[in-house]
Amino acid sequence: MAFQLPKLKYQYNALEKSIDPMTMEIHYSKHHQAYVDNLNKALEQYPELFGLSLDQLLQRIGDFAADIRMKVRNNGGGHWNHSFFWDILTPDLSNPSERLQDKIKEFFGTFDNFKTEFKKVALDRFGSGWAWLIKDSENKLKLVSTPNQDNPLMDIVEERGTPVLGLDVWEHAYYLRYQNRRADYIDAFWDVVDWKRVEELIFEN
Ligand code: MN3
Repeated sequence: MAFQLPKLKYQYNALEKSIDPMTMEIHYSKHHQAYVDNLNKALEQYPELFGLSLDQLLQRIGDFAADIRMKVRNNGGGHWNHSFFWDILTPDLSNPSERLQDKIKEFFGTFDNFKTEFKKVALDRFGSGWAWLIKDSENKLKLVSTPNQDNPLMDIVEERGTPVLGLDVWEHAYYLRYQNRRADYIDAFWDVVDWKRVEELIFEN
C-alpha cells in the first residue's frame, strides 16, 4: 500500500488569520504531494521496505543503503512532518487547558517564556527546517530544531523524542505573506495551534 496525502481537516482558507490560502494550497497539494510521490517512487526499488510504517522507516534510516537513505530521509521526513503539521493546526479558537499549561510551566517556567524560547529556536534554524517541542524518553519536554525534513523520530538526529508541536520554517511555508519576516510568521502561528491536539500528544503514552 503506497503512502498517501492525508485529508486536511479544514479548507485552504480556514487558517487565513495566520496562513494565507494560496500558501496552504501550494504547500499541501504541491510540496507535500511531492514528498509522498517521491517517497513511493524511492520505495518501489526496495520491496523489502514495503510494509514498514512511516514511523518505522524513519526510526531506522541509519541502517539503509546510501542510495535509499537520503531519499527516505528527505521524502519520508517531508511526508511525516507535513502530516503532523496539518494535524496540530486548527481554524477554531483554541486555548491551552490548565493541565497543559502546568505541564509547560514545569519545563519552561511560564507559558510566555515557552513561546519566547520556541520562537528563538525557530529563528535560529539557519535556512530550511523545523522547530519542535518534543517529549523525550523520560517524558521531559524539550525544544529542538532539525534541518531540512529531518525530525526527532529519526535514528540519525542528535536529540530524539516524540514531537508534540512543530513549526515548518521553510520559506515555502510563509514567504507569500510574510516574505523574509519569519518572526511575524512564528507569532501568527500561535493563533492557529490546536492546543487540544498538543495536549493529547503530550499526555498519551
Ligand atoms: Mn513545508
